[in-house]
Amino acid sequence: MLKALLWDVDGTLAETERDGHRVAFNAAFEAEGLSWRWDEAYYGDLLRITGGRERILHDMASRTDAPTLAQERLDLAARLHRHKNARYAEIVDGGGIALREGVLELMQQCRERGLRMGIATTTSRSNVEALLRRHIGAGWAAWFEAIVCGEDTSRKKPDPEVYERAVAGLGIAPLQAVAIEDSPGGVAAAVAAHVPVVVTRSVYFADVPVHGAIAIGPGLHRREGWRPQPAPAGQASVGLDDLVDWHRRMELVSGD
Ligand code: XBP
Ligand code: MG
Repeated sequence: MLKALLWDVDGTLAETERDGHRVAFNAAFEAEGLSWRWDEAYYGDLLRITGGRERILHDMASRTDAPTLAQERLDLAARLHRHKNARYAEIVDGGGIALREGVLELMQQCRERGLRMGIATTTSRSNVEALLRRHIGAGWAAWFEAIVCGEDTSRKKPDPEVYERAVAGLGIAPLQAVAIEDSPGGVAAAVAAHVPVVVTRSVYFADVPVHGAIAIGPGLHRREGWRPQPAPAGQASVGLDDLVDWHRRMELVSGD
């Protein structure tokens, strides 16, 4: 029986990457006097690296004007990342990032029907805080019984640690949960933790192959384009009944 829903954050709750994190990274580079800029396409490639600090360090490895000493690189990456997160919070606070359609509705359904929720993300806690405070309000944290963020794990997605910690925090078995994810790394993390996963495709991961999900679709806002197809219902969006059904069926689907 389904006992909890585990939400990924970036790409799943909201399209945070292109107009949120990316813009904020560029602002941080500028503030530091660096000419580095990440355009939309290059940032899409960089998303293979999970974790913002790790992403900066990866990018530095191919730059001739990055510090030579390892410690200097680490210090610069930490400084840039702090600045990026502060700028990201400003963008979110200013209303620059909307939740994806259907997300708040599904969360509200979970609350009305007593389905527990958790968060399993590789992003920093401050980013989750900024996003959900803006869209749910000051009491957002009470909606989630387990909140596992980038700082809480020693290895980021696609490592299963974040999902292992989330199900442990909820005191349930992995198969009693459903994860909602958008990226191949996130799907791999959930699958490796034995958590059934539903994929809502996001802008940057619209066509990349994902394997071993129990459902794949374009987003919670529509019932068309999903595999397996949701049962006919009197609503336009995907809701908790659909998740319960996919979880009961436990069919494995892959998508290219
Ligand atoms: C997505 C990530 C994060 C964000 C940036 O995580 O990989 O690194 O891009 O956030 P998820 P930070 O989809 O699991 O939420 O800079 O805080 O890492
Ligand atoms: Mg994601």
